[in-house]
This record gives sequence, C-alpha cells and structure tokens, in this order.
Amino acid sequence: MKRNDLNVYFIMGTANSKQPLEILEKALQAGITCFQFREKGEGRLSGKSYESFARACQKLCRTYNVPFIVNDDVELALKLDADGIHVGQDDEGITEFRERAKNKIIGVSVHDEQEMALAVQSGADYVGIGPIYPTKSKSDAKPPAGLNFLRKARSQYPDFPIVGIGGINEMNAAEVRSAGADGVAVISVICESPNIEKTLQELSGEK
Ligand code: 3NM
Repeated sequence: MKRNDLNVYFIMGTANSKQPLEILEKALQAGITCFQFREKGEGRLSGKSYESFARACQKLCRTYNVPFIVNDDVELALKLDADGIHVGQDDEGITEFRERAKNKIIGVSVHDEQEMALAVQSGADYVGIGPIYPTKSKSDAKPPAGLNFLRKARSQYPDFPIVGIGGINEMNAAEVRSAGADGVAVISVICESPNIEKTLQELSGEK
C-alpha cells in the first residue's frame, strides 16, 4: 500500500446511503483513492444480497482502479479476491488473514500506543486512528480522541501509513493532515454531500 492511497478513503454500506452505488460511482469519479465496503448497522444486508452488493461495489472500484477493502469479513475478502481487509481490535486477528492472503492490504483500527505497536509488529499495512471528532456513523465508537494520539503516532512512526477517521469534514481535514495523517477516512461527508466533486477537492486539500 502506498501512503498516497489513503489520501481520501471512502467507507460505505447500505446503512449510509439510499443510493449507495450511485454515490460510490460519483465518489470514484471525483477521485477517492481507496474504498472500504462496510455493511454494518440496522437493516444490513446478508446472504446473497450482501455478496452481490459487495461484488457490485468491487466492480466499480476496479473500473476506476481504486483499492477495494472489506471491513471485518475475512471470508468475503478471500472469496471476492478483494484488495484487502480492515479489522478493528475486536475483529478476527490479522495474523490468520496474513497467512491466508499474502499480498493483500491489511488495515487495523488503533487507539493507543500499545495497539499501534502491535499492529505494526503484526504486519499491518496501514492503521486507522479515530474517532478524531464526534461521529454519528458508528454506534459503538469510542469517545472522540482529538489529534494528540495521531501526532504521537506520526512522530513515533515517521513513515508508516496512517489514516485519520471519525467526524472528518471539509473544515477539519487539513488539521488532521497537519497532525500527521496521510489521509482522511470518511463516511457521512461524502454520503450527504450535495456536490461530491467539490467535497473531494476540499477533503484532499486541493482548492
Ligand atoms: N470507524 P464519519 S469512526 C467507521 O473511530 C468508523 O474507528 C471509526 O464516519 C473509528 O466520517 C467511524 O461519518 C465512522 O464520521 C466514520
């Protein structure tokens, strides 16, 4: 994984949008650099419709040559030959996935120095640090952590790929980058945007 791939990292599932495939295609056209398929929350798809929705997202990502990462479902990631997987601290460990999928991207959510050190040692390709700000998109999110741990992680791991997450929008993305993030991972600011192209420009720091 290149650090640049984390620049604008879009995460979405059917709980986040009424027209998820339309939103994903617009976001790809506007220049997202990574996509995470995250089918969680009330009314989430299961069985065949879950898999076919994932495949439709993956197809779009391939068309735009953007990495397709599966949240917290090793079996689906392997079945679809996804580009990678993202796991939280409570999810299945990364060691098992690494053994079964040598060349895939592995992302891990971390919240403190210990979790960060463990993720790096276990062979994570990138870490997500958050929630930086309050978020309405994750019901079991931890309290907002602000930028301090992100700054510390960057100073301890100058070259390691890090993405910030949680409540990031057009107004605060620049300070997340200044604190050391290679990019911003977002749900609602894209799903709710009236102008995805403009939102992307603002999130990526371009004017
Ligand atoms: N993970 P929004 S916060 C999926 O802190 C997710 O690990 C988080 O959505 C974490 O951009 C979050 O709408 C939700 O705040 C991010």
